[in-house]
Amino acid sequence: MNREHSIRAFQRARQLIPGGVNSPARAFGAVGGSPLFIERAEAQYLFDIDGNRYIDYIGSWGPMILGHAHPQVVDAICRTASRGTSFGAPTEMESHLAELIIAAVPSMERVRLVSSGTEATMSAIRVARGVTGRDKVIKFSGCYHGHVDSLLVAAGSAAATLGVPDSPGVTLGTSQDTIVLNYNDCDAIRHVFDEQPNAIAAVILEPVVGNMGTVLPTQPFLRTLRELTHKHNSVLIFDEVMTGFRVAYGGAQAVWGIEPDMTTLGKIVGGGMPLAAYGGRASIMDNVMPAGKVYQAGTLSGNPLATAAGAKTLELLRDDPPYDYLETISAQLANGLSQAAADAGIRTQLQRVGSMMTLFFNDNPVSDWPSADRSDRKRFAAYFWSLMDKNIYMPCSQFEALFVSAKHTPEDIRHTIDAARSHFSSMPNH
Ligand code: HOZ
Repeated sequence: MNREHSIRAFQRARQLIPGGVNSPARAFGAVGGSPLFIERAEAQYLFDIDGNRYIDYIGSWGPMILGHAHPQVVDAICRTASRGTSFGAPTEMESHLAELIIAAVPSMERVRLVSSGTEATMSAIRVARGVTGRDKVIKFSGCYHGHVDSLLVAAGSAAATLGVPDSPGVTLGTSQDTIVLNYNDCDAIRHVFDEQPNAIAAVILEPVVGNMGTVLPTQPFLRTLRELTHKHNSVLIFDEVMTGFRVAYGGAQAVWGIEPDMTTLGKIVGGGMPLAAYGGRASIMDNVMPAGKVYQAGTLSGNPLATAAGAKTLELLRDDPPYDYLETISAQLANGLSQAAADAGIRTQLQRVGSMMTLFFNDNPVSDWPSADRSDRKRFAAYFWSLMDKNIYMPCSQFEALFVSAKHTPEDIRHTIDAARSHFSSMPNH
């Protein structure tokens, strides 16, 4: 396959932009080689600047649940743009999007719109500290909450992929208020609350982890977190940037039946535009300025284009929910990939919730970062490139989730499983 133009574009970009990309996960650092430069996208397909077409299982790292360039979302953006692109003043569309979010996620009684998932988690942590008057935050190793300084400790996503889970530039002073525990470890969380019952402002987690690959929480883990945060008046924050409107319209909290105190959203809620949100109980959120004293602001917060794209996306998901279809084809893909690996004698773990999943090249189930870290990255890279050569664009790291969209067809799924089968059968299976 010819990817000459992408290779040249990457060489040029590297002279201009650090590492040639504006977000590190995109640079193919984990799998080697040159990233694709994209010319356009439509439905379930990406088209690179060499004219190759790929079945896309990244979906812009989550937002494109309806497929790329959905005509009604594009129309909403274009109609809005013709009336002006930013006002720095309120619009009615912001309340409409807030109503859609609150109706979908009942634990969010009030919501604030921001521009990125990082901003949402950063602001949620500030609010939790502001209302509790406490400093410490518990996070879990391998969970990623954007590049907030205090959360860039034992972080997942590209930070884990590229071996810098604790970034240079994050001061000791900032990180010493972050307590890092292993995901799914109930004893560790009990121990911290026993030792420091009045110090914990918040516990933040991905209620299905996507950023060390797809890792599911156990029910005892979620229940322990809920009970202890209630008991000690700490704020339980679900980072649903990835899972919100993805694993169900109401997010992971609807799937697991656990209500957090605060929730962060991003990706799908912006319909492919830069928009994210944080919210929670009114008694917490009414501390945000100007209702309260916790400061948070942004010139592009509630941007009209992003708000229109997000609202149209949520309306489409609400009025014609694709979740049953997504479950069916995602299960077919998951079962097909697992079976193809098993038939070739390759040990893998396929972990999935709805349309997000990861095939771990790992002998054992993955429940936390130490177990994720035992995955065979070399095997993953070989699998990635083998599928790429068959026009299938998989997440470019073992530690990122694959996303299926409502536009993927059974034929796409069959083609993908066949490509994986052919790769596995050519692999040594020791
Ligand atoms: N942090 C995102 C994946 N978990 C990647 C964002 C991007 O590179 O676009």
